[in-house]
Amino acid sequence: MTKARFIPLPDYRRLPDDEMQTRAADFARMIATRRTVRDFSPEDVPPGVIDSCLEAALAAPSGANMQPWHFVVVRDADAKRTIRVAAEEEERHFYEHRASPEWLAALAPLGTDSDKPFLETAPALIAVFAQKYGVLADGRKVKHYYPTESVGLATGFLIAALHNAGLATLTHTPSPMGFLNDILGRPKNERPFLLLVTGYPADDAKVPDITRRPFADQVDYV
Ligand code: IYR
Repeated sequence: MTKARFIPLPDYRRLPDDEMQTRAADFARMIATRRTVRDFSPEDVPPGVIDSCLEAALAAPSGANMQPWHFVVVRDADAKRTIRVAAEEEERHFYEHRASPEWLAALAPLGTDSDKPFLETAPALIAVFAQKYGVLADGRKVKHYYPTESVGLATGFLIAALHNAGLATLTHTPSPMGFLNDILGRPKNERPFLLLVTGYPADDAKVPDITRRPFADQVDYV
């Protein structure tokens, strides 16, 4: 068993109250303008921006610090086309057979259907994988704790970072997504978590006219 070692908390700066308040409110205002976008421009994104946002994602907390995630940035046109074809096949099955009437009714305000042109139009698809267990160099398996929660946290950091950098995203979850392992050559301990479609919104991008629930309905103080 490796014994715990401790170091002084690095890089912590206590903020003055007024600066804390300003930063908290500024961040809330910035992130509140995030919208899920489905109309993407084909324009490429500057090199390095996605890498920096991935650095932010990798700073997320994870169960027992196992960092049970893997990210694949897909920019190659052929790979994007292959993913689109596979996703649309699953989605057609979903919309025509698998989805319950209740589920379709819940999705109706979003105006989604089985056509997923954004999988080819957007310059980058970030495939996020959750490692259900780790594999050491010698092939032994390592148990992972709370992998789904951990990957959700990392993905939240990533979405916030991309939005902060001026990019639009779509959290896309074609279901089932096993085809992503085949297309991207990921091992079987990794389960696709979601596909984060990333790029600039199209000039004429539209989003559904939907709202967030009021703060007071979602937060309590005790
Ligand atoms: N995966 C489908 C359906 C879908 C499901 C949920 I839950 C959404 O929030 C949105 C869509 C699709 O991408 O169309």
